Amino acid sequence: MENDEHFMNLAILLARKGGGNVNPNPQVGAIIVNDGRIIGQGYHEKYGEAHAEINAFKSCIESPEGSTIYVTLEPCAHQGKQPPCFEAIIKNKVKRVVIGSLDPNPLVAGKGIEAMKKAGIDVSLKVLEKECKDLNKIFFHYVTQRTPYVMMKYAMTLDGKIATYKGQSKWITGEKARQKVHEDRSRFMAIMIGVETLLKDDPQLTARIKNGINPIRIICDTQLRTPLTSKIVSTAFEIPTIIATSNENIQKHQAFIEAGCEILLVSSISKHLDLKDLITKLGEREIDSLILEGGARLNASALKAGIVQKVQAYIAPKIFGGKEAPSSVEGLGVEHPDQAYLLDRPQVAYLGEDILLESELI
Ligand code: AOF
Ligand code: ZN
Repeated sequence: MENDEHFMNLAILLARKGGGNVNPNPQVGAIIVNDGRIIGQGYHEKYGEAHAEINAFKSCIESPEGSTIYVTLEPCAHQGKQPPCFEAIIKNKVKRVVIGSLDPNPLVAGKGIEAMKKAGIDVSLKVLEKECKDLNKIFFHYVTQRTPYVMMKYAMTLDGKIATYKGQSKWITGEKARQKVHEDRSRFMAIMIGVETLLKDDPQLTARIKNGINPIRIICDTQLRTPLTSKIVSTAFEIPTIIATSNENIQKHQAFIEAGCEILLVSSISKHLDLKDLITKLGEREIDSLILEGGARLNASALKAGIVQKVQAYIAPKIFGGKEAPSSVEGLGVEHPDQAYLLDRPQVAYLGEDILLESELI
């Protein structure tokens, strides 16, 4: 129906409000409509708390009997931290349910839809499906793969450099781009760098914006070379910090543990961390999303290991030049253009002077 897309769009806008607060669960929005008027609306606000549908029912300004509910994600059918939403929909005598995207969660997939149809409810599927799926790329990846959705992020000059030949990288992009970086750090559950980057930049990897939520910090450190005096280790009691290592030296572990870090033992392949093993272990810890912030060697290894879902490149209108100046992906690289890692059609945005290009690996 022609209004379906309109109301689904509003439900998507509502769903987005949960961004950063609901991981590893999905962002979901719901709108209840009677005779073309919105009588209730809600979204999933916080992980483990009420689902979107329930919040929408709670907000109703009149009885939802005979109404249509628009939900961006298939209503759940299982008893989890919350009771199944399809039951609430039946109990509230809703006449029609319009669903944006299906839920691949094996606990849910299709079950609620069947039950609602049996109860005589008219169910419409896949309204603005692409938009609803885009909303929950992270959730869909995590719930099917059980490993985090990895976004490789870097800022580079027009000639593809991420630092000068002296290793200086502050700053490549302007204020607006850096603001967006901090917003993303708030939305993603974790952020990861290699120990080389830590030694070079001594970063904090925090979300320095109003109401920012700091991501869990992960250092890939095969040999445990991270200094205990680094900014990250010094703040590990306040912000969760994981040192992923293949070094089994218990005494070394102890020093990091006493500083507030967690040690995650990961197997190694030819003297480097096995990144597949690492992300499997991070998935087991319910980390659904991760920003990979370099450096260039770790980026190369991550691409090679096939653990990257998306590339986010900030491009600044300046040129560093220099044969020795690093670019975003090092390693050996591919031998032939046919072997390139391919990405889909990028989304492009302007952030002040800079360009943000985002694209998923195919
Ligand atoms: C949400 N919010 O609005 C919807 C969800 O443990 P529970 O009970 O919170 O259930 C989580 C699952 O419920 C989640 O993985 C997804 O499959 C389904 N739908 N979850 O957190 C919502 N509609
Ligand atoms: Zn639910």
